[in-house]
Amino acid sequence: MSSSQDQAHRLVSDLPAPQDMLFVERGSFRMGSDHHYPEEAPSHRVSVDSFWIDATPVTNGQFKKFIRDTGHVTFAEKKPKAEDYPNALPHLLFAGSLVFAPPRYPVDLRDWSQWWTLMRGANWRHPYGRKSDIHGLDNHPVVHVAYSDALAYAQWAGKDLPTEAEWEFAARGGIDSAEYAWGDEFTPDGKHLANTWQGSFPHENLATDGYERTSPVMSYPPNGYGIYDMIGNVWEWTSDWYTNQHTADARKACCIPENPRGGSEEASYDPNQPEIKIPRKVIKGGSHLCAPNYCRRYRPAARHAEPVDTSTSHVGFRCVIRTGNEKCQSLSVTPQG
Ligand SMILES: [Ca+2]
Ligand SMILES: [Ca+2]
Repeated sequence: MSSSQDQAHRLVSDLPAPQDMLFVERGSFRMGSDHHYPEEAPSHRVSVDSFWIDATPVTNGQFKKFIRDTGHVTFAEKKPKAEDYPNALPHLLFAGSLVFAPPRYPVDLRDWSQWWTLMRGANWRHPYGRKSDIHGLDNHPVVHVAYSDALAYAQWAGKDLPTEAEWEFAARGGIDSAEYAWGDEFTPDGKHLANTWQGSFPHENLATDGYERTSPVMSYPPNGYGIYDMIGNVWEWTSDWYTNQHTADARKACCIPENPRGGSEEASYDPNQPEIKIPRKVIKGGSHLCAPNYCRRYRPAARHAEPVDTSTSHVGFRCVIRTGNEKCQSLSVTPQG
C-alpha cells in the first residue's frame, strides 16, 4: 500500500476502504484555466465534499466481470433505431462505434472524419473492429462505452460517476492551479508522465512515451493523491452536462460554489448542429490521441463535450463514492446487480 493510501485511511478511519479506490478529502480549488481553450475559462474557485475515486480507469478485466454478472449489452453493440435518428441515412444505422483510423499523410485538421471511422462491429470487445479483440488487454482501460454504459457499470459497482469538479479536483492531486497533474512542465527532465501523442497528429504517431494506442493502467507514475492515468490514455466521462464556459469566479469566499453539477441538459446541445438534439456530457483528461499540434487537452482544466450516445476507441471512465453528505452516501449502498 502506498503512503497516500495510508494517509487516506487515517483520514477516514471510520469507513472501510473500498477496494482500489483513493480518498480525496473535501476542499476547495481553482477550477478551469484562463490560459488555454475558451471553454476552460474563467478559472474560478469551487469546493467539493470528500469522496473516494477509483485509482485507475475501469479496465477491460473489470468491465468483463460487470458484463458477466449483469448481461449488460453496450450501446455500441445495439443497432440504432431509425425513430431515434430521424435525420440519419439508413445505411449508417448499424451497431458500431467510432474508431481512430489515421491517414498516412497530413490532412485538414478541421475535418475529423479524416481520422474517425464509424466502424461496424467495433465495441468494447473489438476495439478496432470485428477482427480485433481484447486478448491480453485486461489491464487496459475499457473503451467504446457510451454514457449509459458507464453509468450502468457505476450503479452495479455501488458507485457513481464523478462530477467535473470532483474529477478535476482529484486530477490536480493537491497542486492547485498547476498546468499539469504533476506540475507546470509537461515532460520534466524529458520524461513522459502520461500516455499522449508525440509527432504530428493524425498521421505521425512517434509513441516516444511507449504507447501508440491505450496503455496498461498504472504505466505512468500516479499524481499527488496516488491516482493513476487521470491525464491521457483515455478520456473519462463525468456526470456534468456540458456548458461552453465556466461560471464566473465568486467575488467573496462566502459564495464559492459547493459541489457544482454543471449546466442544464437543454443547454448541452451542440449549437453548431441545432437539428441534432442529443445532450452532451463533459469528458476530462485527454487521451493517447491528444497532440501538441491538435488538442492540448492533457491537462486537468481541459474539457470536451461528448454526446451521450457516442462511444469511441479513446473514451473510458472511472467511478467515485461520495462520503461528504447523506444524499450521496446512499449511492454507495446501491445493491450490486
Ligand atoms: Ca502515446
Ligand atoms: Ca485519463
